[in-house]
Amino acid sequence: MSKILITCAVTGSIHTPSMSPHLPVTPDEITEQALAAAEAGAAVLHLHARNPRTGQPSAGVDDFMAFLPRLKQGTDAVLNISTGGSAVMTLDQRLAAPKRAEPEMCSLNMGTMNFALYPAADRITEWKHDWEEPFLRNSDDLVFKNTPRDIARILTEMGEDRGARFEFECYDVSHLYMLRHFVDRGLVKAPFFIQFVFGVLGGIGPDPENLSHMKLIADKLFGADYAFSVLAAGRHQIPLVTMSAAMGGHVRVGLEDSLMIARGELARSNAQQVAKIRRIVEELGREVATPAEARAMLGLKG
Ligand code: KMH
Ligand code: ZN
Repeated sequence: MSKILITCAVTGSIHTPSMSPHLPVTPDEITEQALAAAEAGAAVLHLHARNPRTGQPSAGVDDFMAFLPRLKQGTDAVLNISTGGSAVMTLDQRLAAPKRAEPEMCSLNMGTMNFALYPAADRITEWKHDWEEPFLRNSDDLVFKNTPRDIARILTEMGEDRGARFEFECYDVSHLYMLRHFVDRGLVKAPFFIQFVFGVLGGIGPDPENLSHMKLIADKLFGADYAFSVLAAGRHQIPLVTMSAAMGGHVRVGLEDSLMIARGELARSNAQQVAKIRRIVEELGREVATPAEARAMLGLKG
């Protein structure tokens, strides 16, 4: 089996500061946790920015630029900037920082979908910031818009124009067919890297059978032209990414996807989750890829 690539998604735009004191939100916290995650074995860092005062997801170029140069200096891990941003941002907002930073890799979400976050809100008794509760409760009506026109625009503006390659976020089987459509249009070139996403309310559920099915259909649509990775939300994170590792796939962990390290126990850092999955995959006999190996595997511009 090929070496395994560990991606760490450091902060995201779903969890809020009231859910965990360990969620990094300031540039210092994001930098420190991302560097430690890379040190622990993450070859790819998937990055969002936050407003440093409120912890609110931010599309601000300055909020990204407050940590990106420090990461570039401090690690050779691949910096992967989200183009998904947050479902409440417009596509122009989502693209502002990636267009400025010109990363070698960015995410690309392969379909429009519901993106409900509200179940988490019911568990919080004390809110740290005013924006958090309405943000979570309004997600009852939240549409994460990624139309074919949006996808084509990201492929053109980040891929063709700036040489980025992609983490194709597929939250359902239908998204694999959307990706195939763009391969057929000549806008996506092999080798490509598909992130199977499980457990977002609005996407495919976190059942092991669904991972087998996603892989079955991806094999049929893409043959040897692709590699897959798995992320799963919340408590499904470790079981499903472990299954991916056993199947020859790659893994993504990080506080964007789950705040926990074990049942009822908050992760103290992103690095703690990276170290845990590293132990598991090494026990399974997989060797962890370095950033240089990740670049070769993903065909990055470097
Ligand atoms: N938050 C994840 C479910 C993105 O940043 O483009 C997927 C994600 C999207 O990481
Ligand atoms: Zn993300």
